[in-house]
Amino acid sequence: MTFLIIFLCILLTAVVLVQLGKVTELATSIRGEADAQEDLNTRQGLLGMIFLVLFLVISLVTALYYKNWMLGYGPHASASIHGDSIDGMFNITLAFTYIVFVLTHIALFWYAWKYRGRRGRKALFMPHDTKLELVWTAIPAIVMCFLVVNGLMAWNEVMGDDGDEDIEIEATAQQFSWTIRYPGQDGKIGEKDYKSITGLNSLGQVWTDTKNLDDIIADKIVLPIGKKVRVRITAKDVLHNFDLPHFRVKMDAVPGLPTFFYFTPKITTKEYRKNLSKYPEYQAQDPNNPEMKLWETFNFALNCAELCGSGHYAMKKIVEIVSEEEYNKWLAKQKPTYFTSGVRFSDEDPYKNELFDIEDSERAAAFKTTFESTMLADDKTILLDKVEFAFGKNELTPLSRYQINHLASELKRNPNVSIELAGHTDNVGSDETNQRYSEARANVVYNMLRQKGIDENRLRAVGYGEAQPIAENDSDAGRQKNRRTEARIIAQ
Ligand SMILES: [Cu+2]
Repeated sequence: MTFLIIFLCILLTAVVLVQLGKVTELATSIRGEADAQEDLNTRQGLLGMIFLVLFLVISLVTALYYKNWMLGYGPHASASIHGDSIDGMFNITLAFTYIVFVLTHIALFWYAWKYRGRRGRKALFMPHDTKLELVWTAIPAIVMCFLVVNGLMAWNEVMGDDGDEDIEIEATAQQFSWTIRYPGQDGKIGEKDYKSITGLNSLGQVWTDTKNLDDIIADKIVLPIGKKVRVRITAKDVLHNFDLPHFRVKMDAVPGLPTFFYFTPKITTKEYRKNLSKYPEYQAQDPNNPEMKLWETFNFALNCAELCGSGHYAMKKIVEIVSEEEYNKWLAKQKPTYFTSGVRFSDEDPYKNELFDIEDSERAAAFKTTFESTMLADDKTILLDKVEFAFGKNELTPLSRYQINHLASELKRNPNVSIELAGHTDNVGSDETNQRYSEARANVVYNMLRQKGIDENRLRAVGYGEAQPIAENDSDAGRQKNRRTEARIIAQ
């Protein structure tokens, strides 16, 4: 229905225009060609002047009306320290261009009115005027020089490294998301190499570079107020652009060529929201969250400012500016990717055969608790769950030594305790083979404890073969449980 009405309106307007044209033609033939042309010129000149006034007024009024939505005005003053100088430059450029814009438009329409075609008036023919050429080349050149030099100085100030300490984070763009990496406790971002990219390691972090081990991949950008930040900007596929509009930060993310940007946030998200709440525009309901007002749901955001493909619009990440205390708390809660992504102990892990000190001490503490509670319990069996043997061999896997060390420490701490080391197998293979395996394996652990200085009178190694399963032998998981070494406290 609406469509029909709009269509009819357009049709009627077209008919009216055609009819008006016919009337004018008729009038012309009645009153004579020259008279009619002069009338037409006057009318067109006048319409031009009306257009000029309306155009200038509307451009000014809309700018004022939408002022509080625009970056650089109203509540959207820069959220970073350097942003003010960028805004200042924009305003100077705007002042120059706006004056020129208004003057040239006035001249354009005023001349069309004043020098409209009239009977007896002839146009002036002016082939060349050197002075005029000089003037209108020199003035823009001088203004441009001023703007460009000003801009270069501001750019050097923004991007120059003044030697101040900074927090370095890394943003990697790909179609169609950002990966944000934090340096972790050491404050240093680890190396990466595209050849190291795997399903577990989407950035290609090089794990032999120890700076990588504590690096964190965060789901949003959180930064403390008042601290200088250096963003390392990279891309994995096509050209993207790292854009933080509220901070006046914008830099291309180029595949194969890391770029960077320095900025210092100067207002927290909370303070920014509070500022917004003073403006009636932001009292409206948020269409995405009708229970909240626009100022309440406001967030700084990272966008991609390069048309990088069909999902370009989805490249958005929340940026949160908080107090330094809140930042440290948040950072402490983030887990290093190396430990959370499944890389640890996988084939890609160059450290899979060793434990880091912190892991070792955590395991030692847990083992101590188990040991002590077993001494108090009726069942005196401790499963040595981290003591494993290579398949079909009597050789310990490299990581097994840590738990044997823990066992040795507990035996030294509790000098009255004696233990039996019990070896068990699954039911694959003959009884005799399994019996031999279980004895040999119990002996391997026995010998290691002896080497660590545990007295032989406190130790006994026994092989039980497949006789004492703790799970069904009908699945891999069950058989794995049955292949085990236990320490049984026999005196304490
Ligand atoms: Cu993009």
